[in-house]
Amino acid sequence: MASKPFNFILFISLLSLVVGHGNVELEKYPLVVSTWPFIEAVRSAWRAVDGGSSAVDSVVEGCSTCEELMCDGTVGPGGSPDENGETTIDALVMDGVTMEVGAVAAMRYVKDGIKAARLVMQHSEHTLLVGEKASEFAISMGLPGPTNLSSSESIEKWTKWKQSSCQPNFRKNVFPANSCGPYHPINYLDLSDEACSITDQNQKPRLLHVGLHSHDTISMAVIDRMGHIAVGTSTNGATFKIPGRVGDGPIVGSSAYAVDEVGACCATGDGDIMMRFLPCYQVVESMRLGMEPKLAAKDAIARITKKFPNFIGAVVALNKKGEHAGACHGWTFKYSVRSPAMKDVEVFTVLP
Ligand code: SD4
Repeated sequence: MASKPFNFILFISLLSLVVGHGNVELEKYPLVVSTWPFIEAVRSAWRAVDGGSSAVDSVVEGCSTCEELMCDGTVGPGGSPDENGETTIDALVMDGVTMEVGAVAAMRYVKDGIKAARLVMQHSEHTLLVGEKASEFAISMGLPGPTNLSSSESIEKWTKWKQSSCQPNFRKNVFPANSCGPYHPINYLDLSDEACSITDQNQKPRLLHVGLHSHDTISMAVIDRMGHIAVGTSTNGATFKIPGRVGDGPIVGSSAYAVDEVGACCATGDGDIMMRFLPCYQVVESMRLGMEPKLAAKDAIARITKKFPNFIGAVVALNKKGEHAGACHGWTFKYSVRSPAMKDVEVFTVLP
C-alpha cells in the first residue's frame, strides 16, 4: 500500500524524462494558437495533437479544416477573386525542429493549400513552388485537381467590382486611374496637369482596399506532446489582387515562423507590406534575445507602422513556456488558443 504514492512519483519522473520536459511543460502541452476565431480549425488541430499527432501534422489538420470550411471566404477555395475573377492559394508549413519549410504561392486549380505545402516540404528539396507549376506538382503527388476554385460568391463579388469600374484596386501611378484596364504606367517626368491629378488619385490610402474582411489568413502554431513546434498558414490572399500577386502567406518569417528552442509567431494582415519586414522572424528572434511575447509582438508591429502608418495587420507570439500575446494596428485583432487548461478553444481580443 505504502509504495503506491512512490510508484506514482516514479511514473511521473520517468514520463518527464521520456518527454524531455519538466512537469510545468507537461501541463502546458499540447498547445494550439491561431489567428482569428477560427474555432473549428483550432478544435481540429487540437484533436489531432491531443491524440498524439506531430506538430506538423496537427497544423496541417487545423489549416485544412479552415480550407474546407472556407473560413471567412479568405481561406481555401471560393474567395478573394483577383482582377480576372480567379481564386488562387498561398500556403506554408514550417517544422520548427528541422527548420524545413514547404510553401506554395499563387497556386491555381488545387484547393488543398496546406497539404500542397506539406508535399513540397516532405517530397522535394525545394521550399517554394509557384503558380500552375505548383498545381502540377500537387496533383502529381496525389492531391485532387484541377478544380475550379471560384464560387458563386466570388464571381458575384468580382462582377460587382467590374461594374464599379474595377474600384478599388491595387494599381498605382497608372492610367486610367478610375476605370478598368488595360493600364499604362504614368511617366513621372510628365508633370502635365492631367498627370498630376491622376497621380493624386493614385495615392489611395491602403485602408480603402485592405478592408476588414478582405484580409483574413489562418496562421497557426502547434506545440505537440513532445514539445516540438510547427507553424502553418493558408489564405487565398487579397481581393482584386493583380494576377500573379503573392502575399505574405507563403513567405517564411513573414506570415509565420517557428524555432523549436524559442517559440513561434503567426501573422495576418496586409501581406504586401508585412513581407517587407518579416515580422514573424522578428518576433521569434526578439524572444530568443529574451523579450516577452507581448513586447516582441508590439515591437514587430511598431517597426512596420513607423514606415507605413496606415498599415493594417497583427501578430501573435508564443514562447515555449506557453505564454502568448498579440499586437495589432488598424483593426481589432482576435486570436484563438487551446491548451490543456481549457475546456474548449478560447478567443483573445487585442486592441490596436
Ligand atoms: C495576404 N496576409 O495575402 C494575406 C491576407 C491576410 O489576414 O492576412 N489576411 O496579404
